Amino acid sequence: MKIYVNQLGYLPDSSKVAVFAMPQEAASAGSVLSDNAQLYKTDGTCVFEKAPVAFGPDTASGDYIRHLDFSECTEPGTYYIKWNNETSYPFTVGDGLYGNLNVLLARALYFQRCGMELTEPYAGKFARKACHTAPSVLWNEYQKNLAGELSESEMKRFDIRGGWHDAGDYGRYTTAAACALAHILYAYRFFPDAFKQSLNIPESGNGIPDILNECRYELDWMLQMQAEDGSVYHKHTTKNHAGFVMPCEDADRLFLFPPSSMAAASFVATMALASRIYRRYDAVFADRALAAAKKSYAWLEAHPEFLFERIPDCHTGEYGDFSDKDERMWAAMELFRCTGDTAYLEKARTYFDEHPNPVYYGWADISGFAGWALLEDELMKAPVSAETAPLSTKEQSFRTAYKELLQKEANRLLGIIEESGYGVALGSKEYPWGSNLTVLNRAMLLGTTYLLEKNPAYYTGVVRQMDYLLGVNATDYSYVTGVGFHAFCNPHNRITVADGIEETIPGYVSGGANGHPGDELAKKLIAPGTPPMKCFADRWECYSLNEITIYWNSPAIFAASFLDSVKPVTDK
Ligand code: G3I
Ligand code: 9MR
Ligand code: ZN
Repeated sequence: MKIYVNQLGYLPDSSKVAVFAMPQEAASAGSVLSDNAQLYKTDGTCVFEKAPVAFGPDTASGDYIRHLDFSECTEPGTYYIKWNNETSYPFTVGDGLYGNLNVLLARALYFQRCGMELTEPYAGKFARKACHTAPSVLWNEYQKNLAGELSESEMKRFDIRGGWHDAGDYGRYTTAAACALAHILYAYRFFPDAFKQSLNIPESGNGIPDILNECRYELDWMLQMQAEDGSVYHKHTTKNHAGFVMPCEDADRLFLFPPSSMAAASFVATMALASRIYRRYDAVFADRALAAAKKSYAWLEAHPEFLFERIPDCHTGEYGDFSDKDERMWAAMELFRCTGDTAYLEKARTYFDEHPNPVYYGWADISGFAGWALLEDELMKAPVSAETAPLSTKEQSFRTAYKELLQKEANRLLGIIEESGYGVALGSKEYPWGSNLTVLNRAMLLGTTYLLEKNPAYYTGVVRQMDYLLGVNATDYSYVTGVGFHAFCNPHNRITVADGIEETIPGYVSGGANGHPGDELAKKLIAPGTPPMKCFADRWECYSLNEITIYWNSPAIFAASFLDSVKPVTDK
């Protein structure tokens, strides 16, 4: 038997449910268990006793589940729960927990910075030298060089630096970067109050919120990924992943890989979004970002076909796709939001009408971002533009259609949550590589739909997804390094493996359980038939289970800032 709690803790006002899990065989054997569970303060005083409520079998974990709802415990303090011989990890009830989590999650992005030295005042014991500062060449020119058609000195050199390492590897990939930036920039847009704390990064104190300083580091790299003609390179990596060495020791040649239409469109969208957000702090940058967005949009218009080239000889991340329509929709919508030009709106509407369900926020299908752009003022609680300039009928009907769709999806997710013993919005067949991204994407959808509809069940849905991430899951781990009593600590992250430091850099989100383990060690460790929620191992070798990436941290930033700044409405 195990008792699972959110190891970060609980906000005083929020719903609180501990999950009691036991093997199904033990449950059916009807072992003798006392009825009541107890909630204790860590000083030993019993706060109350209460019987857990049977939920029954849970498919994704294979466990038999009971729930203990202790939402009435609102007094700040440290607690634990007991039932028979089992005791939970101690946990906190208190304010500000998600604000502190947010700082760690965002600081982890600082630790992903490429191309600059991380110095002791900001990085502490994790200080390290600059990396990947050598010039890059075009992959296609390099192929010509190999074929003897172009000499070494004839290859153009590009001095591209900066950005965040994508993940446990050292590559930088345009669509992945756009996805992470969208999560974070929109988190800032909708929940600015959640970003008041300093991140203690080199730019701190320059008058710009630190989260924008950190994102700017990625945006400045991204701007360099735009080619002369407005196309955008798909990725900036070596030919093969580096070994498990510190980034400054990765001396392999860097390449710019051929442009893709997804890269161009997500570049347009990200730059357009950034231009709105940074304008009040840095109008020069905002103008530059908007001009860059328009330039690549013109390239997209001139190249309406789907463009993506698989590079079989290259073994860094692929970030392949089958469609660029979601990225094109997002690009058009962001430019509409920046300019008010309805030609963009109409373009976006065409893609919207063709998309089966544009409510995703992952790196492959990013269609949901178009909805955030369309509904931006409503989600910001800023005056709807109708109050300044009347909304066109077209925009009004588009908004209504999008809201209906979001509500439908949120209700579908509530159904999944209800069927899960762990309250997670994942069906038992939905545990892919990076399943925590799906969980967090669904948290973002529930959170934003809550802002629009104020249905308290959506709010609780967000709480449950963060509970899952932070310990209420069948692996018993908090999936954020350094957060909670039993946090995973061996991420697939080259720096963590190579730095020789015992402590793990805190604030990284793991990819999480993967029902289709894809790396050698995971295939050995995870027995066939293991329930998907338990397909996990805290082993650094297991990149298909336990890697970290910028776009797994970013939706956690979104969900944490939602919980930090939005108060639940009560239905009483
Ligand atoms: O969408 C399908 C789903 O329909 C199906 O049921 C499920 C069953 O496995 O698979 C789903 O697709 C999976 C997809 O991720 C989901 O987003 C693929 O199987 C899975 O292979 C794919 O994994 C991706 C992985 O690269 C391998 O391509 C991860 O999303 C992606 O995050 C990861 O990205 C890597 C970069 O390439 C390199 N840098 C590190 C980064 C993180 O591991
Ligand atoms: O370490 C790499 C990880 O960042 C990627 O997500 C993964 C898929 O691209 O690849 C990992 O690298 C492995 C490579 O693909 C195969 N040889 C072993 C490498 C490290 O374990
Ligand atoms: Zn680097």
